[in-house]
Amino acid sequence: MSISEAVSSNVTFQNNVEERLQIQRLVEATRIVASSAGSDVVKGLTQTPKSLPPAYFYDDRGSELFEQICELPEYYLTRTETAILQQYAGEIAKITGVCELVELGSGSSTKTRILLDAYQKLGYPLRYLPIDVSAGILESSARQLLVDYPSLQVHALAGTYELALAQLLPTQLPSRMICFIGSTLGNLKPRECDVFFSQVTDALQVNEYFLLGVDLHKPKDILEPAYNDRQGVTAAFNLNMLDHLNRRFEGNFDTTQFEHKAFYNETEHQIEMHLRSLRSQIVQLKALNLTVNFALGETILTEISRKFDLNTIQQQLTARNLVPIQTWTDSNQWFGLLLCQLRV
Ligand code: AVI
Repeated sequence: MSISEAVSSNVTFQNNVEERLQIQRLVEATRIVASSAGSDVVKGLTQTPKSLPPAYFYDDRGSELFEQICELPEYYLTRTETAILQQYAGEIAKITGVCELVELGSGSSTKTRILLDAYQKLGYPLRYLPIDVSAGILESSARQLLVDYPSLQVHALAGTYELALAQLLPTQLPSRMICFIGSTLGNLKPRECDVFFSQVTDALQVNEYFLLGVDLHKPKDILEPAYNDRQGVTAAFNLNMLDHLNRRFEGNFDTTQFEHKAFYNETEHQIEMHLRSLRSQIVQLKALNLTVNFALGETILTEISRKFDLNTIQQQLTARNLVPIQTWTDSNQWFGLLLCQLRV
């Protein structure tokens, strides 16, 4: 091939990617976030005990650290769910038939490739709607997917789950499957879960699908190391939230004066991640006009990660008309993947 031929075929190829990619920034989301920016931080840091919304983990650095967490030897969640998907994606594709994949919190879309491969193998058209708050990650992973799957159409939505779900138009394919994998459901409080399930049912037509991945109950000695890894990546992820707040709200948190704490609350069946103040100190967030006093040893709750009982979550989903039609787990029963169908 001559240089000019190579250049022109490359241009055709790139154009083809552009034709198959649509990125929609949810403008309303930006406006809402901008108008309420920081009110959740003020609320969390002025109450007792203190807390911060886990959404503040995910600036660019936080998203990178989370990708690293997924690779850690102690963090069994990602590799266990990946193995379940690898084993059963073909079955999922056969059950749903031709279907549009909507993924909430798509990040790097690594696990989605397993589903795309399964649909591609059956010769189905591929249409993927990744939803993520980080427009940067959305675009770069969508472009890579479009290169790797030449028949794929991507319509990426940059914004929060709730706005994206509320704005989904009916699919052009015979069906739709909303995927919420990675056990992110565990980061929602029970009341938030209820609201979330309503948003999912509103975004589906009867008989369409919801694919849910959940981390299951298991002994403390497996759970706690997953959130206290030896390399300190989870600690860095937790502390990075303070750097993020400093940048975003002109704060002066000194990250060396806080430490990462994560433990399993056996009564609530949840991992709790905290940041513990190593001394009595005063922190200011100028953009929020906020001064916060910390006592020595005082903690900020930054995340809960709930662990589920399979029967209970199946019943909860059924009560919301999201009927589990097939459930898969690994041989240790550490992780569950539930394929649900919206019934009336
Ligand atoms: C995103 N989410 C499912 C992770 C979890 O396990 O709850 C977030 C995380 N926090 C610390 N490690 C990973």
